Amino acid sequence: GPAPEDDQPARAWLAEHGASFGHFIGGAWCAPSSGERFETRAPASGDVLAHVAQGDAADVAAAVAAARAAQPGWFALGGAARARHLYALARMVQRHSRLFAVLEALDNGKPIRETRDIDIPLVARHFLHHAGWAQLQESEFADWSPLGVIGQIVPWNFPLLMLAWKIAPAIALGNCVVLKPAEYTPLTALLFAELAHRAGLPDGVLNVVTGDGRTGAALVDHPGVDKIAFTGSTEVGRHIRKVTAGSGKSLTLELGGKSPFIVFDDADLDGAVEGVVDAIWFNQGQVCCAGSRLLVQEGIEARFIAKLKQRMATLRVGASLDKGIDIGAIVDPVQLARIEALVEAGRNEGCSIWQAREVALPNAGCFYPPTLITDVAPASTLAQEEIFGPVLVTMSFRTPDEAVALANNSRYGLAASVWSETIGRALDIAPQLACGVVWVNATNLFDAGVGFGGYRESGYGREGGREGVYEYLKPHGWTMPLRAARV
Ligand code: TXE
Repeated sequence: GPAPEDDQPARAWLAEHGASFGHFIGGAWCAPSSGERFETRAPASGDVLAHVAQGDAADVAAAVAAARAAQPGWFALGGAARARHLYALARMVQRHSRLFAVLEALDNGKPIRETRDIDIPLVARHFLHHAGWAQLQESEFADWSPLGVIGQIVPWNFPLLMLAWKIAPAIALGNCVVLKPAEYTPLTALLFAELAHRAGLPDGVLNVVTGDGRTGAALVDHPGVDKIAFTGSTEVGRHIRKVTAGSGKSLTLELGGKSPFIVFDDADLDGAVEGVVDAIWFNQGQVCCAGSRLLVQEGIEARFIAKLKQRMATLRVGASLDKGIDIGAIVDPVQLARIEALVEAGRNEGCSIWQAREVALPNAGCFYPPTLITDVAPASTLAQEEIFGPVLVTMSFRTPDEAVALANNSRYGLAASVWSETIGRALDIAPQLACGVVWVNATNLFDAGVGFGGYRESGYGREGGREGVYEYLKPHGWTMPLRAARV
């Protein structure tokens, strides 16, 4: 196959910093107040990439103070000037796209093909889109104000893309940000903060404080934060909702999912097989909206599963910088152990577990093969719990009503994918699905212009589109008696 992607530029950036990082606060690197740092590793090889600061309450307080100090001036710049900064951030990402793509693939373990062709272009697109909204601040949002300082906590599955989803709308509309990346994948957020500073973003508009859940908790608790925007597990989201109740802080939550992928007997079966591959094996299945429950109509079930198994046998698992792979490494041994434990639980509940004999795993590193699970009872662990790995469970249905009932039998409600060549059937099913995002004959369509978010235990609030913009504004109702004569 082709030579692996060159990691020299990313290694050089790490070396430039002595592979040891502080927080990025008020436009400068700051050593952690505790002096404590932790390792971040490349899951495909197990190599230590760098040591990163463990933020505590004092670090969070410094970052919030920097954001507070910057916010009035940032808003006063006006929409057009802020838009120019967002365009500059998009161009910065495009100019350094190779460096970002390689560093993200190294730190997360995902395939370079995905970071290069999907994550990084979507990041740039998100800043370009939100520059447009910034320009409308004085007209479209004349009766609205920014919220102030936003605390943003992101997960490790799309480190840079989630950073973009969080900060682009926030700063476009005149807020300033304290962002906490996930402890497994802090590096691209630090690179972004440094390069954004060099691209002229004013000091304090974006502050990055690294650390684990304790750092996130300190950010949630800080009284100088006006809103928390969180993407991560349902458990932590539920906790954050409890501890912010009554605090006056706004909150949006983007949490887990168990999204159905519904294939009717009149679907384009080859297209649907490719859809499944994208739905559950993109990013090793570590996707909040992953199509992790395959629901197939009875008459075609055997044929569809046979086709799917054939396709699974062609998937290649390997190291993130290998350009020829389909599936990379699982982000961390802890996550790998979670996946293994859930699949074991399924085995004990009587499910059948299938993995293609042709798919080889690398000898070292954190890998899990693409897996198909059949004989799954609708109430069982594997049908209900988010696995967050390359594991697909499959069930069958007879009628459209049964498909809807099965699809909605979940505590989650993030996304769904419906496959049918009868458009009337698809349009009839889509609004009956209890989830925030429905794709018809497609999956994983993410565009900055379309609101994304869930129902039920998948959280609330939207990111992207018009709805996403309003999540970072507060309305000002005002009334004035008018006395002038009308012309
Ligand atoms: O998530 P956490 P984890 C799901 C997925 C996965 C499971 C566990 O099922 O297997 O969650 O992953 C920060 N206050 N998703 O443990 O802990 C944490 O530091 C404030 C789905 O990694 O929720 C990180 O930055 N913040 C999901 C972020 O929360 C806290 C993506 C997410 O980590 C905190 C990730 C606290 N008390 C996991 N505790 C999705 N929706 O895409 C932790 N954090």
